[in-house]
Amino acid sequence: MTKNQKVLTWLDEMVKLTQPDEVIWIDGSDEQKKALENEACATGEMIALNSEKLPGCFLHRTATNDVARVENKTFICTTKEEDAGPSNNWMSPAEAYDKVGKLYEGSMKGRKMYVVPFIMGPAKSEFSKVGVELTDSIYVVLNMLIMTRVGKIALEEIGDDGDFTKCLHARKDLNDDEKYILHFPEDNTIWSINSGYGGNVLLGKKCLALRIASYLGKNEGWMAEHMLILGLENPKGEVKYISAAFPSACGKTNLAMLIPPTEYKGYKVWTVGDDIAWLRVKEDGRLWAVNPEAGFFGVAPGTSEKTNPNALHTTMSNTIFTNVALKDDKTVWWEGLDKNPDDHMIDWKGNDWYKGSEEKAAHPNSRFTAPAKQCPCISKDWENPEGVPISAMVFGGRRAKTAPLVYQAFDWNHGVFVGATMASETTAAATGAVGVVRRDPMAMRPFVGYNMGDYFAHWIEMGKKVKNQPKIFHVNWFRLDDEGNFMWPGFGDNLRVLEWIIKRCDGEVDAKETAIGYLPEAKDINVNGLDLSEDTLNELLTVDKEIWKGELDGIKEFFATFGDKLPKELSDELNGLEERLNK
Ligand code: OXD
Ligand code: MN
Repeated sequence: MTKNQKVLTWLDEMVKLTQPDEVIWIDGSDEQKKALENEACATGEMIALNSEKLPGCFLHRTATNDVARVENKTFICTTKEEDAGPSNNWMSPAEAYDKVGKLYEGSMKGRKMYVVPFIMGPAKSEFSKVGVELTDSIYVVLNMLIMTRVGKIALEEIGDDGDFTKCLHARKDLNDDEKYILHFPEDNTIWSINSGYGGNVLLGKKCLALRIASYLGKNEGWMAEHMLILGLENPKGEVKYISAAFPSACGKTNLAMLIPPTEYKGYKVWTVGDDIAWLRVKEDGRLWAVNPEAGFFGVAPGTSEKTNPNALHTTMSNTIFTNVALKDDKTVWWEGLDKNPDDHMIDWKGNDWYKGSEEKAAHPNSRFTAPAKQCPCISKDWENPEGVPISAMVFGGRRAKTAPLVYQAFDWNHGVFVGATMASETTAAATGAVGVVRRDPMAMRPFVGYNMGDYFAHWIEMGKKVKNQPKIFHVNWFRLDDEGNFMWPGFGDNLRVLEWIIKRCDGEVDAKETAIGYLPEAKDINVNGLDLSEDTLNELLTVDKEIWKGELDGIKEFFATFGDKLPKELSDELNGLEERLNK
């Protein structure tokens, strides 16, 4: 398949290490994909779904101990511990290769190794990177075929001498104690063992497109961010692009595919990406972005005709569902799809489930893997090798009280501070307690492949290179009233906030200056057609100085963990905020 000696030599070594019975190159063809689907269905690894209602769709159930990303088993393996920084687990490359190398020994005996060459990003784009994933899981191959550009196209991109990210995955026996997701940024290598769950094993996604890419981006002068990219078209047909970072399972997919409220005639949201953005400065001084992925690995629960019809329609064919419930007619169901589950289904663990059961039918982190090109609102530029120009960058978290509905940073460095101090209540996308507030800078806490202090410094440096800087904003769709109800309707109505953001970018609307940034005047958020009282809107747009003073301590404590790696610009911003709050 290739003459690239770097690929062949490495493959040889990995074959010697893992000792598969057979090595199969994935070429990206439909015939090969069909054959693999049949094989996976024959072994029970996948279940073919109703071919009329969900053509080309399959269900997969992971092991019950293997349902989310395992951050405590995820390591950055740099020569110096300091280079991994305080937010990552660290292991030295020597120890990691030795310890986990032993686990790989003979791990593919009796199994087949699939060689999956893939591109992250459109072919022939300066943004794109190639990887080769070796895996013994057909589920992984079939997911990679949706999430990335696989096969001959990728080998052409690597050429006879090109470099690539070396990705090795073995399912082994899913032993939790021997589960490792290792990144070797200095060697452009990823090792994953003993997991079969998406984020841990589709190595192009979090491992390459965020952890390794963030490291490459720092060295090569670009950025890899946990951001959706959307184009907002106004009635004049002008499209402005926004990228937005939210922690896992906080609605990036929904925002990326938003359907405008009925009052917004002539407006349209186009999806470029729902999870990851790679950003570069171009000659025009602007930041341009591509979505490195080719599919969506979205959270199923909560996705419905009401919350995200575009996502739902994307998943109607050629989609792999993971850990959702199976209906008797061989279609699928999850909590929040509708209020009307069937009387009998098979739950995500493979057990009978009856209506009224206390147990969830689908796992809270159950997923769909669907081709982006099937999305009804996919942007015509989603595969443009040049990317799309970004007008605004948005940060957001799940905060019950602190953050207002929206505010704008004073300038780039202040925007970096706003991103760096983001916090959110945790969700089911990673193992661990749900609902605990944690600092999640730029929604990248689990995904920065190097020292987070250096990552902040990289953001500051990028600001100097971007002459036409996007404006930076913070949003919070999740503010609660005293009874614990959401105050803002969210979903399609979030367009009302995006409209203000774009108007700010175009200099079309004033704002009030507060201690934390520029906030909208209530009159400038269009609430026509909304059942939202004036009091509620005012409340959503207030900054409670006392709560924010409390926030300062948390920020100081967090910043202290970076020691002298914290850029001075960010401590200056913190001092500035403190002064403004005390004024
Ligand atoms: C994801 C995540 O799967 O952030 O996108 O966990
Ligand atoms: Mn994500």
